[in-house]
Amino acid sequence: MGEIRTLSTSELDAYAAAIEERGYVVAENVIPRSTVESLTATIDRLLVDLDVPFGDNAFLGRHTRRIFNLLARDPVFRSIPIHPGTLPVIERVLDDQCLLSSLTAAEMNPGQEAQALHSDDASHRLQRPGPPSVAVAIWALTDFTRENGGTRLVPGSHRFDRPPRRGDDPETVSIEMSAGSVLLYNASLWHGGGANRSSARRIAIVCNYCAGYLRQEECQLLAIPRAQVEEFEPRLRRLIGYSTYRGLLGHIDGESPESLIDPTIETDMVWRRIGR
Ligand SMILES: O=C(O)CCC(=O)C(=O)O
Repeated sequence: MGEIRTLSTSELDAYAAAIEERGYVVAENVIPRSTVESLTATIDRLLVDLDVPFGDNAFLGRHTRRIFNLLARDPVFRSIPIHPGTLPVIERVLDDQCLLSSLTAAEMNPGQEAQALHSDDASHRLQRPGPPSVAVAIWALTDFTRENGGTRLVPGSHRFDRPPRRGDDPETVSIEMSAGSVLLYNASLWHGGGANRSSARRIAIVCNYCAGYLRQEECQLLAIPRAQVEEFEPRLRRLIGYSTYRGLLGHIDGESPESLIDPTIETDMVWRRIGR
């Protein structure tokens, strides 16, 4: 997967501060070119093998093809949710018991209209503004420009008291970043894909995380075969839900679901802590 770039403490502090202040940050050139190329080649193969259709509504995009449940599709995607250049930022925004909520590739083609502004945490219906409960990393596999549909967003809108409604027309900025960069944001932020008025595709992987006490967008525990999970490294399997939140939520018979994969594992269950 090419050279792994980790974050310095000062970068991490700066990224977390930017997300808290204005709702988003761009981490430039986090992903090596070789990784961008292998991810793109795999997405292209899957688009053909799975005969992926264009979206059948304006939100999904009638010129956009999405591949959901990427972890189950190919091992090449396993490094994305736990990437050391991005996961530490997400853990600062949520906490280190957050979950992967969904992992989706999006190929936005020329002619795609702008997506309606929305907040990715709107389905949870929590009081807003509130503590961050969903955070997203959009990996750019092609350059993002204003012309090709770079994500539009409303800086500071993660502090608004509601998600956008039809008819809202606030001023937006378009994210421009080079392939290999990652847009990280608090999912209360008002945002949407831009219109692709270029003659080339804009390709991204959308890596959506939620707090460990929320329901994931895609049911990872059923979507990914257990035999595959057994090959995952421990951080990845915990991130998809083979774990508990605070030693309680998600337990099975008083144990963490992680023990289904590794029966020898010692997990920090709440009852053990209380009994100490
Ligand atoms: O593709 C983008 O720039 C944003 C995508 C998005 O917000 C979504 O599909 O929910």
